[in-house]
Amino acid sequence: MSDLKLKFLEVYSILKSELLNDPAFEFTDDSRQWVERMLDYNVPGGKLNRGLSVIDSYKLLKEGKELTDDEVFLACALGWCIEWLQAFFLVLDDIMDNSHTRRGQLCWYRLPKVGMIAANDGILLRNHIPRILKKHFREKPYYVDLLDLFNEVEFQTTSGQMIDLITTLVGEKDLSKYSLPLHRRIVQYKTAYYSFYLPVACALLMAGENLNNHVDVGNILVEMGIYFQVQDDYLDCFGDPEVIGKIGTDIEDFKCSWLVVKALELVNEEQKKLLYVRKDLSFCFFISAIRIRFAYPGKALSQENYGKQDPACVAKVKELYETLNLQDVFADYESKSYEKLIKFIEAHSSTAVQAVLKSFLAKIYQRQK
Ligand code: GPP
Ligand code: MG
Ligand code: MG
Ligand code: MG
Repeated sequence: MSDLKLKFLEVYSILKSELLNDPAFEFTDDSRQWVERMLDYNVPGGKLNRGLSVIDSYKLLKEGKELTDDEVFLACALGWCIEWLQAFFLVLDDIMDNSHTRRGQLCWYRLPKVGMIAANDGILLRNHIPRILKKHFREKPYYVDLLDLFNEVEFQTTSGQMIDLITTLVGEKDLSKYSLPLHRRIVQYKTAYYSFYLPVACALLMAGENLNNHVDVGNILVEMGIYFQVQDDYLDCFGDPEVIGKIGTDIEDFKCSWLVVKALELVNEEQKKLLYVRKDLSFCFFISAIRIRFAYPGKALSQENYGKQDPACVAKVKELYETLNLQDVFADYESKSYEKLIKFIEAHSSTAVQAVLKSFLAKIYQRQK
């Protein structure tokens, strides 16, 4: 493990112990044990890319100057605030998406003793962030900007999550309404701001910069975040659950995933029927399905496979994705996105900023998890 990661994990233990001794709450042994177990289960077990990026970015912005111990601690604490935010989102997202596993273990809400207590744990994780910020940043000139930044990004993410969820209602009626611009809007808000913009924005604030002077950097980070979520959509179906640590649910959940949007662009009429039948046509379809049922007893009543829990339906959708060569379509998207992003980055005037952005991109290009 790198020294930086070791240091980062050390700061986790400090922050956790401060939260477990928060004087604003009279902890009993039971409540302290619950919070400790909940934090250990949900906060530090991921790739930690978002959190570590704050320190990497801050270092690059300091252009090689040695950081003081205090600066390292503060950059780590901000990194952990993002990891806490991520834990809050994931605990709740897994409930909303009816997911099974996360980071190679059962989703928190799936543990028999947890269940819907997880909903409150999610809120508690979210409430830990302002407590960490208050303890360590209250005296800093950028404290108000930090609070505002976390609030803004949380609002953007929650709004993105809302579109992700309500879009499935549209899709269930008419899947052909799923499009690339709609997908882009969802993933920009639900993923890009908190995963890419936020770590760099934190580092910039710590370095005494004003975020309004870095609109161009923000735009590149949002583009990178969109690319990152397309990878997530791809891995949901084609990734190895052992490697990504989670079992995909996008097909079952009727999600407006990049894969189904691409499939809809490529299908012929016959193949489209494998995915869905428009609801205003479904009565006619229902009648003809009944006819088929009488003529061929044992045949499935409906051909629709998208958005169904039945593993046989999911397998049909995956089979169609393979027939349409979506793996190759994705590989092409991935290399084109990379080239486009590198071009944007190299057009930036500051080499320090270029270095920050390139190190981000290198971490995610062709990722398998
Ligand atoms: C990723 O979606 C987006 C989030 C985790 C943000 C959730 C926001 C909330 C306000 C709860 P995803 O469902 O594709 O992620 P994963 O594949 O990791 O489940
Ligand atoms: Mg999910
Ligand atoms: Mg989700
Ligand atoms: Mg996903």
